[in-house]
Amino acid sequence: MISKPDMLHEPCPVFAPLGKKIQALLVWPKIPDSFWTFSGMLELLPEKAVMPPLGLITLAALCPAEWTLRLIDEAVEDLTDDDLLWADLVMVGGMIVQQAGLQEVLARARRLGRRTIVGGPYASGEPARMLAIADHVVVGEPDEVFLEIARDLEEGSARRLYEITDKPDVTKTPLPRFDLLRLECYASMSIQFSRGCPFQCEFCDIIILYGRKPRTKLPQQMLAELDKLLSLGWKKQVFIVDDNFIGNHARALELCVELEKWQQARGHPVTFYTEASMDLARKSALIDAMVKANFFHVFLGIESPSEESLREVKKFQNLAIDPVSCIELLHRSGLWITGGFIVGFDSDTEAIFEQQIRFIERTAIPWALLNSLHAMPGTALHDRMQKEGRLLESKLSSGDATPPNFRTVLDPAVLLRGLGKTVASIYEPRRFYERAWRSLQNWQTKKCQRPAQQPTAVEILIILARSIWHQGLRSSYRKAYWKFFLKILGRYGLNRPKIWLAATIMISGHHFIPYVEEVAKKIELEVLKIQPAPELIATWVGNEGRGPRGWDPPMEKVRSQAQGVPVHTDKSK
Ligand code: B12
Ligand code: SF4
Repeated sequence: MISKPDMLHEPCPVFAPLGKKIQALLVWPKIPDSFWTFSGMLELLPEKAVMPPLGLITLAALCPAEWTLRLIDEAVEDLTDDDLLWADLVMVGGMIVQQAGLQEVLARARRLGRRTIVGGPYASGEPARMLAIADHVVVGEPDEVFLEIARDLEEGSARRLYEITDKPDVTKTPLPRFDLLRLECYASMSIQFSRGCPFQCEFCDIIILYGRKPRTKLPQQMLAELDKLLSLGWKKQVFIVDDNFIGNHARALELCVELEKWQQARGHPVTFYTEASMDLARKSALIDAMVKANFFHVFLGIESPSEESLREVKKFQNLAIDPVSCIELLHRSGLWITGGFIVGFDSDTEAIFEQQIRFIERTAIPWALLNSLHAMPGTALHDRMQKEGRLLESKLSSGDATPPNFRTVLDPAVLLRGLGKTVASIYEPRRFYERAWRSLQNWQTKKCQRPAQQPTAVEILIILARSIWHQGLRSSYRKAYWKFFLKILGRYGLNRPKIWLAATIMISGHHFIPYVEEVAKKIELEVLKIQPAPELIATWVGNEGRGPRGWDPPMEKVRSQAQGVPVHTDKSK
């Protein structure tokens, strides 16, 4: 359902009809580099981006057949003025970290007199910001109503804001327009099985954007998507993008059984990976079915080894099972584990950084993605921070080094520096490769697991030559690299799944290791902004005692910091 009209929802007479044969340009703005973008690793590979913008190609499938569509993913190609001038309508989507890119694309389109419409997770979370810079804003999932919106655009009756309150039935969502992508530019392809998650983690906006009742596609829809990809020549990794693939575990199990048959009938053309909640470890039949369907790795929302912090943010599913044995069990059962970690919960003390490092080392998770907590718009955490008067003006978020958008209990400088030290420790080359080695030993591959079609011999040689040149000869961490290289060759040279994954982890060092230095620099810059220089103190007086960033440090604390006296926040206050 599209919500009831108010001022903004009224038809807006200033918009001319665009006619039946709209030329629409879909644009996915560049994502700033982060741990997630694997940008350094991509320098060694023939591909230009890790994954495609699935939201936009899903939207493309919802557009009327009479429209002519083109897609520009800025991770893969530049957006030119000619591209924008070609379009009657510029359709932009993106995440919160793409704010700068979204603004730039929309401003360029507006300067060139193009009509713009924006949607996707960021626009859904903060429509007011988008309304200032786009002609039309869509909040929510337009799967069942986009034809109505399209008709409004064609006929000149389009509203400024469409708020879609009902969660669509995804069994009716059409097959994404994979044909609009330059497939050769991506290292992995994306498909979606479910939207929504049954849990209630306080910081999570998935349950706000997509609801708490997981909605799943039918197995035959998924198989049709995979068949389409195969017909387009795709034989590499496939990411099932669900934030919690096992939100409805009975349906996930049904799907995996069908995926196994599909793989067997076609000679295992793809490998899968996905994201899931920790309770996966308690579902042995599902784990088994995933392994048989050729899942290789799973990203778990581990967040924190601190039980107090998990309880604070209502991540109860992680408390119901010992996380260390859970990861060991998944490794033993055939699923290689990556994980997300967060620091900056109210219950976190300065000990959290060491605890995170110990946990990540003990469980041997090479790809551990660590961030500080952020209060995403619309979440329960955001509401709480607002009620407690702790919310700060949100600033452009660049990713890993962005300070939290609320006043943290832990001193913000301590938090940021702790975050920096933690990532520096876990991606210290020797530790990183040693953890990678242990993870490969822990990961017990099964006979049914097969890597997707290998690159050709020539492609392998090119990747290897680049890796040896950049990592083995020119990098500062070449000793750790060669040690890992020789060990995996000696031990797993004949184990195809392991050698494939080991090679992937090996070249991922070219992303993580140098990227950590970037993060450290960014963090120091952020810390400088929050640690007041003595000469600035005078200008703060009269600002209700608040620091320029609004951290609201009491003046005596600010002064003592400026004099170099370490300050610790007392959580009881
Ligand atoms: C894949 C993915 C990524 C990929 C993106 C690569 C790519 N090219 O897509 C990578 C791994 C890079 C990534 C990174 C991050 N991600 Co991410 N990611 C996802 C994920 C898992 C899937 C996205 C997807 O394909 N969805 C499927 C499509 C079909 O859904 P959709 O995009 O919502 O599209 C629908 C509607 O929104 C709408 N729509 C979409 N676009 C448009 C455009 C128009 C014009 C219209 C009308 C409608 C419309 O139509 C679609 C059909 O209904 C989502 C979670 C999720 N379940 O969606 C998170 C998600 C998008 N990511 C998120 C976040 C927070 C991040 C990170 C910041 C994580 C972090 N902590 O560091 C990082 C960014 C790092 C950085 N650079 O700083 C948040 C975004 C929150 C927000 N409000 O913006 C999400 C929602 C997950 C979450 N809650 O944590 N991510
Ligand atoms: S388990 Fe993951 S997707 Fe589900 S509510 Fe928690 S953080 Fe969100």
